[in-house]
Amino acid sequence: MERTLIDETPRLVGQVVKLEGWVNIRRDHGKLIFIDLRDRSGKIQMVIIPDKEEAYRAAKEIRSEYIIEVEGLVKARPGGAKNEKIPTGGVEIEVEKLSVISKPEVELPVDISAEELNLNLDTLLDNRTLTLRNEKVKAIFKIYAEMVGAYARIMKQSGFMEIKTPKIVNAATEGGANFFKIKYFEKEAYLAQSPQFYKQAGVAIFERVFEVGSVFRAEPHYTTRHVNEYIGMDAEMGFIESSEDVMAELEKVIAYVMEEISQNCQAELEAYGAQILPVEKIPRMKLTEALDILDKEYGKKMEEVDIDAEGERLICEWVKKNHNSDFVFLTHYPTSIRPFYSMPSADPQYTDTFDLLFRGLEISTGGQRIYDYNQLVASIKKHNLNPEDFAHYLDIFKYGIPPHGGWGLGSERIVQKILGLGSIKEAILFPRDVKRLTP
Ligand code: AMO
Repeated sequence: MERTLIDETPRLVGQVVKLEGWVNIRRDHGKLIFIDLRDRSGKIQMVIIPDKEEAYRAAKEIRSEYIIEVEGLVKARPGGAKNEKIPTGGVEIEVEKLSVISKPEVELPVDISAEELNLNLDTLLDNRTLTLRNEKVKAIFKIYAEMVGAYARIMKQSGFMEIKTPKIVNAATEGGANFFKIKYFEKEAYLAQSPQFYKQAGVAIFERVFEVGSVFRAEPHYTTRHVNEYIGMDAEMGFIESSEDVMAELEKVIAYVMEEISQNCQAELEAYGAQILPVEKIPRMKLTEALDILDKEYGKKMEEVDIDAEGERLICEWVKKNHNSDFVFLTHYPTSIRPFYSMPSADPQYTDTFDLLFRGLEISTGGQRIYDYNQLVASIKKHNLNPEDFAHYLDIFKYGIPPHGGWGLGSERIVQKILGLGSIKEAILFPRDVKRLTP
């Protein structure tokens, strides 16, 4: 008999089907045994009655997370006792045959059948291969998958070509000290801190490119928003006039991705009590204006023209209150705190760059880039770097490139904020942090 998926069963009342999946939980009520079975399509209740002797004997041995195969009759639930929580709640399977395909060799360290796991972050992550099987945890990754899928769709629709760039590189793209050095045969190399140089090269070839790929940051932080390996959703586009064009494009992308998630992941959002507002015009303000607001409204002063995590949180609170937007663009960051490739703005103390904040957290950085060869060499030197170390990057500009700009989005931070997760690590299947290299 061919396998039927659980979500097909409501259409098959009166028929005998074969199901395969994981046992969520077994419950014994008097003489009856109930098993909640799940597969990739959903969850269903099954009942095993003593008359089906062999199946009943087998069912008595069943524990959570056994992987089983059953044959049984699809029946409408007796007395119209519909379980509204699951799409298959109107039917159940009366099991006729049951066999075990695979089972845990050990006592499970955590019970993952509960709706809420209520584990501390370390326990959740230490037991990741198991805790990821929990329905509510899985919902995070359904949303994540929807997000990256929607991102690729809108980028392609907007004329961006998907590229994949090397993650072993010879120069630190983003500057600073947060790069991982690796031994590369006889040489030293780095793990890519971003696809920055290669996506710019992509503009000189394809005009508009995007990439969804791994980014490595040797940040020694213990925060709820940093990890050492994350997935960047990057883009770079040619023939722009300023970062305004980049922000307009990013705004369109964000609106589409949010709309797709809210349309296609209703149950998953509901599980977290999460709501997505339609994204219209995202407010923009200069960083200096934001700092003024922080000072006046919250009595928060920054020593330099820069913003910290608390400032980002507060300015988002202010924007929400005054503009009813979950997003805000902060623009014109000082040259001193931006990488050398950033285009200076009319006042050269500042750059034509932006950060996009979402519900209190920076989810993206972007802007216009320097595209003139000589200006770029000067900027590299001004940042106390050696142009010789960037010889191949500089070739892009030697051969000519249109005015261009782009962005890097932190994919996991978006999901973290959509669902209100305490830590970014909950939005990563197998996160990497300072202490965590396994599982
Ligand atoms: P930036 O360094 O700001 O910019 O990174 C872009 C976005 O990536 C996310 N992010 C992180 N997410 C998790 N853990 C981290 N340690 C981490 N670091 C950054 C954030 C951030 O906004 N090349 C530029 C982008 C560009 O200008 O196109 C860059 O990498 O969401």
